[in-house]
Amino acid sequence: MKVLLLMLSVLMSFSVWATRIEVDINGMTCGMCVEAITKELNKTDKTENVKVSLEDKKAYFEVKKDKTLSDSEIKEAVKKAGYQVFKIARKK
Ligand SMILES: [Cu+2]
Repeated sequence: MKVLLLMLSVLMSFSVWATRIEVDINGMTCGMCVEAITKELNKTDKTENVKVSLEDKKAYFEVKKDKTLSDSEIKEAVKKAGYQVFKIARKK
């Protein structure tokens, strides 16, 4: 029982620690846009589970546990791909 509780608390702390970020992006029109943005966000080496949705015009990802990623770093990565950040939302 104790072990179960311990495992549960470890799992919960993981989900609490990972900051989920949603970024609204202007100018995406096709799969190439999705690929370019995904690539640049991965290149920061601070993100994980990067998913870019053409339908939503959004990028979804998490920040690695031991890293911080500022808004300007996100904007810079998206800009490098050739697009503009419209809005950044951070969710715990
Ligand atoms: Cu495109």
